[in-house]
Amino acid sequence: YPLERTFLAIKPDGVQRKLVGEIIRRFETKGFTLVGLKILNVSRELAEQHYDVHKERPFFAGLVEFITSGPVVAMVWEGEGVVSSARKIIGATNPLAAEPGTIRGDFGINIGRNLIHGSDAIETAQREIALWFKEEEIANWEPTLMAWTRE
Ligand code: YYY
Ligand code: MG
Repeated sequence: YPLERTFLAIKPDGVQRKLVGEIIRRFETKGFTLVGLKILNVSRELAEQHYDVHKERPFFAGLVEFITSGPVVAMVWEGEGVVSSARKIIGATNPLAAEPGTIRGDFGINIGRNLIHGSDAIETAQREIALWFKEEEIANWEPTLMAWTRE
């Protein structure tokens, strides 16, 4: 797999429930590299842009309400195949259907409180990273121990 980047965001329920460290740990120990990280209160404008594909859906208003209800931890992670791998680590959209061992499967019950967002494709990731992060907020670096996770 080529090196890719994905956008992940710990939603207000994950932050309020003190799951930030636990969630970050899962991607870090997997071997992915954290290149962007910040906590912020999300504006309505940013929330609506982020979830633009869902704007006609019945849950859109509630989703925007939820995502703007408290601080969010926004992150950019890098690694081989990180976009699809992160989606697997996160688990199915509905936490009740998500496999145990996934973040949503381990910590959630309700689809409207599913803890974390992850980009669904490489192109989506590029759009979302550009939406949430400025160029200078991304740290370009390669872990010195990379040889132990990459051939
Ligand atoms: O990418 P993912 O977060 O797994 O799901 P999406 O289908 O993109 O929906 C985005 C977001 O919307 C989801 O994480 C919860 C919420 N949502 C909802 O509240 N009710 C639904 N029936 C579908 C999605
Ligand atoms: Mg999605």
